[in-house]
Amino acid sequence: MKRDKLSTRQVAQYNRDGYLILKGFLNPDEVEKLYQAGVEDSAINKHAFNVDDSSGKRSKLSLWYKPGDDVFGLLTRSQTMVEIVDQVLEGDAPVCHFHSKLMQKEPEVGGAWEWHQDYGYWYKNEFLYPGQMMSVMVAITEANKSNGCLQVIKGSHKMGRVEHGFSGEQVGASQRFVDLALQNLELEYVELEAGDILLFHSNVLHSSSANLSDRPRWSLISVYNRASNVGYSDSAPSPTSSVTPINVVPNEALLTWETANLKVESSDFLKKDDDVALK
Ligand SMILES: O=C(O)CCC(=O)C(=O)O
Repeated sequence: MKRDKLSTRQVAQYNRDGYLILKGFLNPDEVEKLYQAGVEDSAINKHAFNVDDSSGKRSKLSLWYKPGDDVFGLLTRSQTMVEIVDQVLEGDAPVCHFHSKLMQKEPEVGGAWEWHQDYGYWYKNEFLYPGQMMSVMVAITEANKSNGCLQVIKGSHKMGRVEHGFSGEQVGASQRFVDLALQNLELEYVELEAGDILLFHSNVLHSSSANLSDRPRWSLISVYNRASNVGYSDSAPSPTSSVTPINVVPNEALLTWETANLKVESSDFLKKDDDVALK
């Protein structure tokens, strides 16, 4: 599967806005394979837990650390994906995988996510360099305003980390800073088709509304880190994948390798009762 790396212009756009959408990154066969794995993978389903929002609606998520030989791991480790991440992360140490999660916001019950920066969670793991951490959201189903797509505040990564406190089962950014950001910067609803991806900086303020529609919103969110950015209080089992260089695989592995049918390894899933921040 031929995929392009980012142009100089796209890298500049990411640096300016703190995020970048790539349309049609995955083809329909790849999306279908991810969706089926989400439905059938017993390890994912066994380790899934709910995160409630303040109104009692809930998102179902499964989170694991080590990217394996299953379909999700092969996507996370695929060549162009890792090259793109390498283009936008600060620093030059090898690219590593902190964790991935399958986020399932089911029709009518899928919950909202408070305004936050991901680094609002991860600085608690004592990672020192937010510019060396980012997420890639892969749309497995369509995401739009009616099913609670992600909302981002353009350029908010340049504000640096803002204060976060607990908001129910989630961590939320200081409302005062969110209000000020919204007064000064542009809000974008990240509407995606299945197969599109969104790259976003760990300090971009983002949120999402509940899924009140009759359509699911599923996404895979993989978090990348540089080997130079040690999480001194990393919640992952040892040896921590967040500083272990990714074993890169060809783009076509996801569709052609036998191992893509393996279940996600069950040994390093996050359990909700682990004494760590949720992500
Ligand atoms: O997918 C969503 O609705 C929110 C996810 C999110 O905010 C996150 O993973 O940081």
